[in-house]
Amino acid sequence: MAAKQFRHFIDGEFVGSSKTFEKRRPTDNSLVGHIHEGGPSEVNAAVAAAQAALTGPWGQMTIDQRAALLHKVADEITRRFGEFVQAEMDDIGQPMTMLEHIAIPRGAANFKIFADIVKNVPAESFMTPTPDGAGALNYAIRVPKGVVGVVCPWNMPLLLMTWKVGPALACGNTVVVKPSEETPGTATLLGEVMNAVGVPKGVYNVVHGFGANSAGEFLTRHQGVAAITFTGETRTGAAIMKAASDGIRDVSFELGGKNAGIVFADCDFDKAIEGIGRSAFMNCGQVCLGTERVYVERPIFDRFVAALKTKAESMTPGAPDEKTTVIGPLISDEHRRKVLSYYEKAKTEGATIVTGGGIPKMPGELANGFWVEPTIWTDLPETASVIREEIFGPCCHIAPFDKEDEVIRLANDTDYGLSTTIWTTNLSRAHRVAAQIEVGITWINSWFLRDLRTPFGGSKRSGIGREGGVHSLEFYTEQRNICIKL
Ligand code: NAD
Ligand code: 6OD
Repeated sequence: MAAKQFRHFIDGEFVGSSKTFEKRRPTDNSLVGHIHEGGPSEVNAAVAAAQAALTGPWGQMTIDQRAALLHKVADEITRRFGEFVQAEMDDIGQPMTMLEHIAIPRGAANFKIFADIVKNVPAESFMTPTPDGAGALNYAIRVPKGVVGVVCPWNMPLLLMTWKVGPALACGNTVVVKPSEETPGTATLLGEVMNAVGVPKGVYNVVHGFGANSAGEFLTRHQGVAAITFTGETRTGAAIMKAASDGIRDVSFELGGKNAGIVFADCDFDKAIEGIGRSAFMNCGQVCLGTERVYVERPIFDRFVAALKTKAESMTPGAPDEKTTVIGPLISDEHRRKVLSYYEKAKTEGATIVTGGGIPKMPGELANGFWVEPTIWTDLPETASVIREEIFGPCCHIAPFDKEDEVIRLANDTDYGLSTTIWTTNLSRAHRVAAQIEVGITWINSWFLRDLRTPFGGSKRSGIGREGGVHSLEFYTEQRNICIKL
């Protein structure tokens, strides 16, 4: 297959840079293409185009016209479904079945849902008494913030990017997207989609490149960017927050996690194994909501460990375009080195390795890819590195617990606060425990079951703010109050 060129998308045109770097497939390290690296001039051009678009045809559209256009964007993604699936298979090696059922449909849905929400949100108004008895009418209007900088991770590129671009555009903003340097494909394809359906030039812009001292940093430091929405590592969030403080610009952050799974002895055992199997190993563990700490009530502990071992060993990594593959490779050699360093640490810190711990044997060209074995540990103290730090690999530690209070304390004993999954058939307990876990989202007897109208985000070091439904409007619009003396 010919190597692709991943160019920036600025003011409705694909433009290149003199500097490029390679994108390689995680499955076999073969070349996908060359990514153009944006510097200050590309970022300046993209921000200028986005600023100009705010007052052009985009800024003149009614909410209904904008919403109709975003529906067309979604329909065009769906029409070019196969190309989006292929682009993400190339970029992240995620199994085709997952892309077809989750990532790409969600990429389209993220445009439709926010287009519909924006049309249906009322503004507030108050009648205010005044000393002369005539009163005053106060009412609020929502206006777009302006140019929104969207900085994205690699683990679910289209889903996570459109989760921000969808509401930002629905609210009338324009965007400059900085995709991850690992995953240029679908953000670039989306530029073609925008042109095809007639989104005015400058509304959606993409600048490729790295983070620090590259496109990411130049974008977040740019004073023409009114607000920054970011998904990625907690320490990157800290760097972006510093950049945003210059000019007092708003941020919305979805950051790392070290999520607990809690399994009570009264759970539906098979469903709990299925659920924790997904939450620990799906997308090769590269899901921010994934479970890397599992706490199981002692009476079922041994049976649970044995059954999850069987489950993990059934999830053999394989080529993403095989219908039966459920787990792909890690994103890069660098990330594999990080994950394997934790596999090593677990060993030296005294873990019992229940299964995995190494690199699987892969056939043919796949042997050049960045594969790791799904891995389960037991017997580590709560101070162990693999229990404290986010690994972002297909692995979990399982520990027993005896008391409800004890497991709540264990689950909360982390700097992060993104998600939890609880498995029990006792409804009272489910409500009681869920309310005490310090996270943005708790799933009971499920995991990653999403309703896009609900508030999504993290507590503690897992994020700032909530996106989803009307909550996205809080970030992507500014409210203005108008007071009329009657
Ligand atoms: P990352 O922080 O390394 O990179 C994310 C993006 O930030 C990339 O586009 C990168 O180029 C850019 N970047 C890096 N340094 C920058 C800087 N100084 N200034 C501006 N931009 C910069 O994260 P990643 O490795 O791509 O993604 C994995 C991480 O994302 C994990 O920690 C995971 O938990 C987290 N994540 C969180 C959520 C959530 O919803 N909370 C969702 C997905 C991923
Ligand atoms: O489902 C979503 O909206 C979302 N933001 C998922 C995040 C997944 C993290 O990897």
